[in-house]
Amino acid sequence: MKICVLGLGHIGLPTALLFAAHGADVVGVDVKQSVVDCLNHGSLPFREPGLEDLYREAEERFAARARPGTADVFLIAVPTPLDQATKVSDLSYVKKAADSIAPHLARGNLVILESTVPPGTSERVVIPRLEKKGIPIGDFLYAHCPERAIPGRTLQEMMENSRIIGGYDRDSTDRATSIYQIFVRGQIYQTDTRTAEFVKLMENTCRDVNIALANEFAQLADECGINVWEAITLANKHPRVSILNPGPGVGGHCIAIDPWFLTENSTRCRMVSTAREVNDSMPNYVLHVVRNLLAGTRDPTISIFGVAYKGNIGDTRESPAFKFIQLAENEGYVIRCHDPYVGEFPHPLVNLADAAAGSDCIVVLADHDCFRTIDPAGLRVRTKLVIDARNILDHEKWTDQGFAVRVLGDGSSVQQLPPGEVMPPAALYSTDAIRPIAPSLPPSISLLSPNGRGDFL
Ligand code: SAJ
Repeated sequence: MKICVLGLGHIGLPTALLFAAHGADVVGVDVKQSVVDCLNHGSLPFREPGLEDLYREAEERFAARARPGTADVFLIAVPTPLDQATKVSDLSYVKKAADSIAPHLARGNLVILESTVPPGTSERVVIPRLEKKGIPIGDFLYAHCPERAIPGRTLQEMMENSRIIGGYDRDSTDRATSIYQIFVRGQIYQTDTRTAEFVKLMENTCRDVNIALANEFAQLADECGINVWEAITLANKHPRVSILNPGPGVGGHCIAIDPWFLTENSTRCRMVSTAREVNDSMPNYVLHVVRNLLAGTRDPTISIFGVAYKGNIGDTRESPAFKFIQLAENEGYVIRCHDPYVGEFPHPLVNLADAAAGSDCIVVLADHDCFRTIDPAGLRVRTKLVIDARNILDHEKWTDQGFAVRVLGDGSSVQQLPPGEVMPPAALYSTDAIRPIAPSLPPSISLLSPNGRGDFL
């Protein structure tokens, strides 16, 4: 069986290689010649745990090309970006992919769309383009099978997560199911095409709204003078409450974008767009905290630790760091960035020591595990101040070295400091928040982990 995968990005490439490693003959197609050349010369265009080994396993049955040819199954995994000006989906890549398949489509072929799209896109946009050569739907098969893998654990999740298969008709659904059963070990749920499109958007919107709630709680906690991290840990002890983690904003190619796909044709939505606004305003909030703490400092320099959109990955798509940096530079701050995971970034990336040298405020934006073990003693900052927007650092270690530590949502009041002065650690970050708050409980019941975080996710 020959499978042609269109789009060799973070979803298309791992999917293509999984099929090839499980015995299918796979042609991967990408419009970027550099991606095609890179793969045909034995290297990968991006990093993802386990992908290198999978590539070696799949190599014999995989080839990259710039254009599709004939195949039994066509799988579209191209980007569907958001037009930032209109907040409407840009379906141009999906349209081009469908147009490039049409001349090669034969009766009995199956076309799968994995790209995330607004509800109705398959029927209104993709299928009519595939029919252009004269073969009507019904003579070829079609299904929407949205991907659900999270960057950083893509391969594991692609194999183990459950899948939604939304076929145009019964035959399409069953055929697509048998194709995914080649490597998917998770449960497969069948539905129709439009429901599958809707379900995918609901999933990411649900996460976005819940993160927005956590972010709003963090700001309210700051106003109320309580530590949101402790409060969330305690609230999550309720059997039906599961609050997510506040942070400097939501990035990535999915959660920051997909909610708009759900609402782009609606006149009724308020909650979904409000959640987007809350999450998009988090870089502003972090900068607001910085601004207050650095008021009066001359030529202030900010060191950013972590520009990736989340922890332990090198992906910067839609990262809140972009907005934070632009806002900060517009206000005259000098910015120095460090991220051990990220290769390319529009702002120069330097090593940890250079990023911290002469800094007036370190701001942690990405929750990379390696930041937990940073030794603050070695950092040659000008002002010993750190804002941990992810609650990831070992705060005791930093306060022991004389740093004032401020955690996003820790409830410490945002006060104006006289020029050049640093607020004493106790006023900025109360270690009360991590005290054993119920010493009389049996030791097996741990209320807070050593740095005040619980297992929220
Ligand atoms: N974030 C928070 N607080 C949290 C959790 C996440 O601020 O408690 C932030 C992260 O730092 C990041 C953003 O949200 O900036 C999104 O990260 P994520 O880990 O929640 O999600 P993604 O975008 O990496 O992957 C999501 C996943 N969807 C869901 O969890 C519902 C994944 O399963 C999807 O396959 C993927 O979107 C996609 O492709 O749609």
